[in-house]
Amino acid sequence: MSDTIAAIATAPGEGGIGVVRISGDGAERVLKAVFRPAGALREAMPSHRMVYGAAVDASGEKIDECLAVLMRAPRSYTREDVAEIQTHGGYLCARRTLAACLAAGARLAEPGEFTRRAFLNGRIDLSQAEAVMQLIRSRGEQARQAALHQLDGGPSAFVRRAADTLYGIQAAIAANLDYPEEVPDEEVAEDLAPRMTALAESLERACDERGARILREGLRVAFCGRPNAGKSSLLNALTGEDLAIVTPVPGTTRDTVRGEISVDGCLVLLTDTAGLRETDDPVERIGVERARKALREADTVLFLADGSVPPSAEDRALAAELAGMDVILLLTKADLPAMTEEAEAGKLVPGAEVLRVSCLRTETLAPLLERLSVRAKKDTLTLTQPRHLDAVRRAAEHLRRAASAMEERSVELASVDLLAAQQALGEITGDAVEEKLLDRVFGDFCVGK
Ligand SMILES: Nc1nc2c(ncn2[C@@H]2O[C@H](COP(=O)(O)OP(=O)(O)OP(=O)(O)O)[C@@H](O)[C@H]2O)c(=O)[nH]1
Ligand SMILES: [Mg+2]
Repeated sequence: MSDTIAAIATAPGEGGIGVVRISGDGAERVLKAVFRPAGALREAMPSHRMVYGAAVDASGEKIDECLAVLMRAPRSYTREDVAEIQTHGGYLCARRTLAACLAAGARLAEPGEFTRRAFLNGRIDLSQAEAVMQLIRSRGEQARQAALHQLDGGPSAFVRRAADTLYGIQAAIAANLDYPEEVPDEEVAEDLAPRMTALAESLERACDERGARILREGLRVAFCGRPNAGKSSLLNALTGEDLAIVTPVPGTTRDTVRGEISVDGCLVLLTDTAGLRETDDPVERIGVERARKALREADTVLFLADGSVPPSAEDRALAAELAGMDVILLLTKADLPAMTEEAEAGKLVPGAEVLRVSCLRTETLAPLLERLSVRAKKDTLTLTQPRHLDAVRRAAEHLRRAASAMEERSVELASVDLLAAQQALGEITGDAVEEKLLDRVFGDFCVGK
């Protein structure tokens, strides 16, 4: 692993600066070949200090004016010698500087290779390494906070505590196997089976998959209602953009139209749909199919009924389709004289909250945003990554199996499941992982990180 890697760490395109990053035993040598300090340095390249100068190619031709910093091991991101060269941004300066680094003997880094080295060199565990990418990808303030919590080792600490509890149980079993005459089997089983079940329960409680997905990717909200109910107007009003066409003609929206808003730091994905009705128009029919698909995939459905006209049989038929979904009923066009009592409208979707909204009076949208925020906010989630959720769930299953084996006095079988549970937990922090898993985790990274 001692070879020296290099990559551009910044996104391509016009921007203030571009950063070329180098890591490995040869980082200082590569830096010296590519970087000419402007003034005479009194010492060799200093560590952790920014130096002004120029990037040059193999023939000595100047590529760009730049700043460079050398961070000697182990005080660096990878715990190896790391150098970073800051060129101007844009398309060429960083690329030509990278080419010069490669000509000087560095190898192009693979996606995530810097962070992989940080993990392999013991600076961070696997869960923390993944958090780096999560942080880079986070689009909602809440997702950023969760990623930072993971980078600080929150989930790792939770998993390590669980692993410790498990070691305690395994130790008690080992003692029983080694000295069967000391403690009778019954006592061991009575003591240990409940401890296994309790640990399984605590792991299961941490597995809120839906909540984790909403936090990572945003709350999926689909609009539903008859043509002309005011769906597209609401999408435009909530996003503050002119995303969907609005006309008094029923059946205006054909395709699904998406918008994104941030509510209290939570990402909310809005999908406006074609008004649902029976139609012979083949285009509109496809739109109606797409609308139904959006409804099936939604976490929350906003059911819009025109509040300026009495609810109709069509509204009732539509409402019946929403059984079992999380629905907020919106009586639209609240600026017009109301023709529907809230209590009456509430009967459309029993149990749903009813709000009056008007796109012409944005203050009427505040209660709706508040309801969405309640649904999107996830304060108490420990685990947010699919890979972690999967491993914890497997650990819990093995613990449950071990508990029933224990109740049947089958200590050896229980041990096998306990070991499997321990391994599943180890996958999260990277204490017990195979090369293949690492390839999968780091293959998902961007180059230069
Ligand atoms: N007064 C008033 N009119 C509204 C309001 N919201 C929508 N409208 C009007 O209602 C009509 C239909 O609005 P749209 O937003 O296109 O309705 P839609 O539900 O998207 O309709 P389809 O795309 O046909 O399914 C338009 O003439 C809008 O100007 C509102 O809050 N107040
Ligand atoms: Mg529309």
